Amino acid sequence: PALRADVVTIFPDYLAPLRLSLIGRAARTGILDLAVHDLRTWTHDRHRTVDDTPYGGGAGMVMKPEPWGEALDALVPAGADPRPRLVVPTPSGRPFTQAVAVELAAEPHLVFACGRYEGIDSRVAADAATRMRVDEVSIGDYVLNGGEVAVLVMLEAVVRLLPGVVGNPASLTEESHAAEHDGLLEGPVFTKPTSWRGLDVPPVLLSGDHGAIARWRREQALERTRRVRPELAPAPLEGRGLEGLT
Ligand code: 6GU
Repeated sequence: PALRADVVTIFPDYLAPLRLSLIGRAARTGILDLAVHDLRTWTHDRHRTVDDTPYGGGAGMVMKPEPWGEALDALVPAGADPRPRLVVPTPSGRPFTQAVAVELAAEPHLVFACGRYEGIDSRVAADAATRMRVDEVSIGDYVLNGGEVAVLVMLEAVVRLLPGVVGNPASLTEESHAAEHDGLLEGPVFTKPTSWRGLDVPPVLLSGDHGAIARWRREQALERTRRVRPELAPAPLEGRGLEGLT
């Protein structure tokens, strides 16, 4: 397979959508080797306990280190080279972006550790760092109940980049955030009919003039990016009367 992915969670059913659609097909065709594991496999008490109260006090519970340590020992072969990447979804992580997705898609082995409650005892990441590259990642500035949905998001973004997963590879370079489009957002798209409910497809798209179409699309992408994500738009040219050339 192009990618081996292990997901450890106390809610394996949350990851069921990975069997559907494009990711599901990638797993069935052998491009992706995906395994979802129940963290409680690595508990030994009658109640299969995975959490405990936080040292120092505070609300909520913290995930105990022992089951996580045993899980990672079982899933990561000793002396693996390159060292597998341990992705830990957390709202306090570095931002997950298309560039991070591209980075992760180049790895042979990813392990995702889904925390719940107030997070995982911090010694788990410290211990794992001796044999894995630990990457704490956030999918956005909001709080989820656990890392499972974040893993669905990250795996969807990563797996579609693997060779052979998306039918037409041009789809990958023509979309929002693609490096080929300077990270701009994609502009509006249209299909048949040319007129619908009194709304017409912009005539330039019917013109057959590929240069004019490319310029129009770039202008639309720039306008949309400036309007909804100004921080992603290129800085306007300044001085020497060059303002407004783009
Ligand atoms: Cl990656 N995990 C959790 N639990 N909450 C989040 C998140 C991740 N990203 C934003 N909120």
